[in-house]
Amino acid sequence: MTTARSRRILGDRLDRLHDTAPQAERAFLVAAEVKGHGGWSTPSSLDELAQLAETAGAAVVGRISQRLDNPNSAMYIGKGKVQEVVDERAASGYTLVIFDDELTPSQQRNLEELLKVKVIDRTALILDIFARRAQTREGRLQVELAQLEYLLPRLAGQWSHLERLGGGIGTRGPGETQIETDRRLIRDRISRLRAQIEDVRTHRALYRRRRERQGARVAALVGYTNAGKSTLMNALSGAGVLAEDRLFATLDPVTRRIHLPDGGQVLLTDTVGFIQKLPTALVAAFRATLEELSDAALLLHVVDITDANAAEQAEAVEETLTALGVAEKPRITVLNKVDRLQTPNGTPVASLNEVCDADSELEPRDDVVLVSAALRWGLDELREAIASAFAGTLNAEHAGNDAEGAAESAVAAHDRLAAS
Ligand SMILES: Nc1nc2c(ncn2[C@@H]2O[C@H](COP(=O)(O)OP(=O)(O)OP(=O)(O)O)[C@@H](O)[C@H]2O)c(=O)[nH]1
Ligand SMILES: [Mg+2]
Repeated sequence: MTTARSRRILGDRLDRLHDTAPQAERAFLVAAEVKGHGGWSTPSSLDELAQLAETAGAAVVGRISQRLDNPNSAMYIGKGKVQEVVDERAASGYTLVIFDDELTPSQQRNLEELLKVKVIDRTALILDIFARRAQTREGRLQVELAQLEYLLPRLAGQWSHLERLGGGIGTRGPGETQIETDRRLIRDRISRLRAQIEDVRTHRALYRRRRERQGARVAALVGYTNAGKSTLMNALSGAGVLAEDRLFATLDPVTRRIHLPDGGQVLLTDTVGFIQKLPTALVAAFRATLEELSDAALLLHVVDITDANAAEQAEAVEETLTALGVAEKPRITVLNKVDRLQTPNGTPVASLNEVCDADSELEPRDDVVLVSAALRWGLDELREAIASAFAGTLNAEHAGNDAEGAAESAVAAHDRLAAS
């Protein structure tokens, strides 16, 4: 096959993946409330899915959910529920149905056949947003790798009409041949991407080793998407990193120097945010980016304390850190956006002191700091905390600021303050 043709076919495949939600798409959201999946409530998970859909440029025109013991292996949700979604079409005029969990290739295929519109899942949506956001060569390589890995097992569905033409036992239909050709193309591309990403990794590793030799101290911001990591990065370093009220505003890591009260300096890295149900393929593909975390001596976990799901978000971050093998690193939990809290009389707090006055249970701790990155409250305290972390007072035993520690302090403070 000519390269031109293979490029066209691959391009076409990727376009299909990219174009999950162009401007005009009207998206209908579907979730299953599977028993025993504690933490996140279905409505708030759907709210987040809606935010993701809007970030990708779709208009959300309706939603539905179903309580299930187990997802249906053929259609994810039950047959009756699928019919309800079909019936919704007339009223809402949806052009796209988005499921809040990753669908198996066959579920996706079956659902498309029944619903007669494009069906995608949370993973495809997140990949789509990442593809739009990727700016650097490294970011683009990593997104493309994740997309192709997601696409590979799903190729059959896109060609099922051709496959059927083949028919008969032992006949190799044209569709089947086509799929195999496409698969081979994609596999080739995947290996090339892997090799290119490997180069980037080597390069990054060299750079990090040089930093190390120069004795640089490195900290990294981690946290749920939209928690305010980039805003905090800007506040601490004066860097002009893009900070926006949208999911996954940051994709590519940025490192800046910050000054500490003890006269020392620390390199601070701002990187991609996390989200619940973060696709594993994406985490794997973003290894080069995420390795910045394994190199940091200290993690600053930024939590939007005003979010109703602050605790669930902190847990999702914790799970991702565990998956990345960096959960044991010394940690400071940064409870952000405190300016949005209210005093007991219902007026917005006017200073960090008012927040502390309103919550007598807030014990001063080295490893939990309240800030408003937007209004620059608590930055001196945070700098102090970073300095003492590097001075060694925040050591392994403080790394016991574990999942529960961070999530609990977040939710407890959120409950006491935001509700007051
Ligand atoms: N009120 C208030 N808003 C804040 C604060 N910090 C950040 N924000 C807002 O929260 C939104 C997200 O901020 P970002 O800094 O982009 O968040 P992020 O964690 O970098 O998000 P991603 O890069 O998307 O993962 C922006 O609209 C910020 O202006 C804060 O302390 N108070
Ligand atoms: Mg950011």
